[in-house]
Parts: sequence; structure tokens; C-alpha cells
Amino acid sequence: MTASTQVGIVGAGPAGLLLSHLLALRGIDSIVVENRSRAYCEARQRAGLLEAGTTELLRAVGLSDRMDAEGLEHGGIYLQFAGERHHLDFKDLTGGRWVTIWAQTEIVKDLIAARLAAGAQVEFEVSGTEVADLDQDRPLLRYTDAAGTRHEVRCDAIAGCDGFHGICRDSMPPGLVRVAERGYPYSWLGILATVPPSTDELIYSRHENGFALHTMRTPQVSRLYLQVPAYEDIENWPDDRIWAELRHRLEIPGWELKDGPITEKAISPMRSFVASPMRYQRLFLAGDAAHIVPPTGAKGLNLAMADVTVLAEALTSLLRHGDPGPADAYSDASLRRVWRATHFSWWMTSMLHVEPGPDPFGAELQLSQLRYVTSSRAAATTLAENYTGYYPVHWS
Ligand code: RFL
Ligand code: PHB
Repeated sequence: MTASTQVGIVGAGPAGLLLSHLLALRGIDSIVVENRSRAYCEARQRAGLLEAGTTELLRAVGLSDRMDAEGLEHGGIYLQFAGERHHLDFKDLTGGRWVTIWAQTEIVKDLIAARLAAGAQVEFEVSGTEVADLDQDRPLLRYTDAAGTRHEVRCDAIAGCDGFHGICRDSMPPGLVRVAERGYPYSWLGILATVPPSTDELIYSRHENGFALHTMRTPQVSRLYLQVPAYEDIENWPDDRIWAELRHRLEIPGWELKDGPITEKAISPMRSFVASPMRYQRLFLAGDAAHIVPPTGAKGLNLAMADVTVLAEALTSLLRHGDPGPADAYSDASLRRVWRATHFSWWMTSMLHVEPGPDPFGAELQLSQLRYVTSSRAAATTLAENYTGYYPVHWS
């Protein structure tokens, strides 16, 4: 079956779905192809923290009804180390910026519902996705639909929003893409638990046993993370051990961690990865397809949504007005934001995690940096400005 559209989008994660929505607002047709099921995409537990600019974007494009009703706005975070808990007040430090707890699962549900209600073509459970003719004006997107029919779609442009393990990045000509990456010798064990959060704002804790983070999803559901060794087996972490270790790493006098039934647990590796350029001719990469950050800075989802905000405007100029300027500038403009977030995420990660071997020098540097960030307004402002989003995106 042969068809045509303006933009072929690979991947129905937050990047691909939001791009399809933004293009529709600019009068541009797209198709989204996704190899997982709709239910899988809607349930995949991942990010939960939105920068101020990301919440403003969702408001500007009509996707904020549930977020405005149920999202939890936070004006700061706690940093904990050496048995002390310090509050950083982002609103005060940044002149009013904030962050919002609103789960990626909920954003994806709202995006899928909005695309389907608008009559958009979103194909779940496809297989054999390929992109071809990338050196031509109208590249080709090929896939096999859930019923087994093979499709070829001629596109004016293709957006590779297919995540870190997708096919689009590797479809670019050999030798074009330069990769800069860093691995970390630890992973995160994340849990979702049916228990009200024991804190009003997120707690990032550096402890000799390793990092711990207390975050949340709703007033009834907590999300918590523990640093564990790289390649750790989840079988080594029965629920009782997880709660005991969380209690230990988050403990301060006069405060108690409430526990409850764990409904989900998983271990994720930590990696920094940036591929550049993010474009070859009419193939554009966005989100995790082009870059990965460790989750300590809460940047991955925000970067993915920022990329497609810039990309939607670039494709509008290219396809509606015949102006290639913004498309030509897309990769460099996005990489500037990506590298800022990459540095911030690496910095937060290095400051808060414990290296596997003995490293008294590194440990003292971490504590010194944490003391600086919690005592100097200039240092705290740097953290707050980056955490709440730099460079912020705009959609008009
Ligand atoms: P996604 O979400 O991976 O979506 C890509 C989609 O492409 C599909 N796909 C294909 N479809 C068709 N054909 C193919 N050949 C395909 N190959 C792949 C996949 O099935 C998938 O549906 O990428 P996207 O849209 O770029 O979004 C990126 C975010 O998901 C990611 O950056 C964040 O979740 C990262 N992240 C966090 N980011 C934040 O901003 N704040 C956070 O608090 C935060 N916490 C986290 C996180 C990621 C985590 N993990 C598990 C990696 C916490 C964790 C634990
Ligand atoms: C989350 O809520 O899942 C979350 C929040 C902040 C982070 C990472 C994850 O840095």
C-alpha cells in the first residue's frame, strides 16, 4: 500500500506524539508509527518532573486540563548530605520559576487521546519500520501494520522520535553522526508505592551507602529511587530491603519515611549520550533518539519536548513557507540546550552518587560542592536556573 503525508513520525513517545500535535496546530499532516501497543505506551513508567517551560508549553497547546487539575506544583527541592537536609527555594532564586510533578504516562495518555480525537493516523504495533531515500526530497517511511499489511509512505520530512534503541539514528549515512558519551558505574532502582509521599517536595540525598531520591506521582502514590551497582539483579532487592535502605539513606532526626505496597520496581542503567548532528537532509532526530541523560537532573522528557517544539516551527517554515532557515538551524539550536542539560545532569549525578571504590578525595569534593550549593546564593541560583529549565522553550 502506498500513501503520502507531510511528516512521517517514528515513535509514539512524548516526542513523536507532541510533534504530531504541534504540526496539526500549524496545519501540517503527519502519521505516527509505533512498534508497541497503545496500552504499553500509556503504562510505561518513566519521568515525572516537568520544567516550568514544559508546563507552559502544554498550557499553550491545549493539553493541560488534567495537569492543571491534578499536577503538583513545587517551588523547590531538598538536598540532603552528612545528615542535614537543606531546602532550595527555586521561586525565590529564579524570580518565580517552578517545576511540576506530572507523570509522563499521563502526558502520553492525553496526547494519544487528543491525536485520535482529531482523527490523526497513529499506528500502534507496527513492525519492520524502515526509512529510505533519505538523500531525496521526499524520503520514504515503510512499516508493516498490526494486521500484517506492508505500507510505504512518501513524506516531505521524517522525524526520528524512536528513542535510544530506535532505527532512525542508525539510518543516517555512516560517518555522519558523531557520538559523545559517558557511562556511570551505577544504576537506579526505582519503585512506585501506594503510600502518601512523606515529603512536600523532592529530596535528593547523598549518603555513604549511595544516592536516594524521594519523589512522588500523586498525593496517594510515592516514587522513590536508590543508587545500586551497575548490572545489579532486581532479585537481590526484596521489598523489605528496599524500604530499609531508603529509610537509612533518607533518615534525619524528627522525620519518618512512610512505607506501603510496592506496585512496580525496575532497575535502569545511567548513561550520558549525545549524537550530532540531529539532522540529515529531511530526516530529523528528536528526544532520546539523539540524546540520553542520567535521570538525576530530570531532563530527558523536558529535552524531548523542547526538541519537537523547535522542530515543529522549523518544519512549518520549511513545508508551509518554503523557508529552510529554521530547519538548517535545528540541530545546532537543539544541541545548545542538550549540552547544557547534559552538563547539568552529569554535574548533579557526580555530586550525589557514591563511586564504587574507596575515593576519600572525591567524597570530600562532593560534600564541599553540596555545602557550597546550600550556602551560597550564587551557587544555589545556578542549580535552580538549570533545574527549572535553561534554555526555556516558547510556543506562540
Ligand atoms: P521514548 O519515550 O523512548 O519513545 C520512543 C518511542 O519509539 C518507539 N520505537 C519505535 N516505533 C516504531 N518503530 C521502531 N523501530 C521503533 N523503535 C522505537 C518506542 O516503542 C517508543 O514508544 O522517547 P522520547 O519520546 O524521546 O521521550 C524521552 C523520554 O521518554 C525520556 O527522556 C524520559 O523518560 C527520561 N526520564 C526523565 N525525564 C525527565 O524529563 N524527567 C524525569 O523525571 C525523568 N525521569 C526518565 C526518568 C527515564 C527513566 N528511565 C527508565 C530511562 C526516570 C527514569 C527511571
Ligand atoms: C521522578 O519523579 O520520577 C523523577 C523526579 C526527579 C528526577 C528523576 C525522576 O531527578
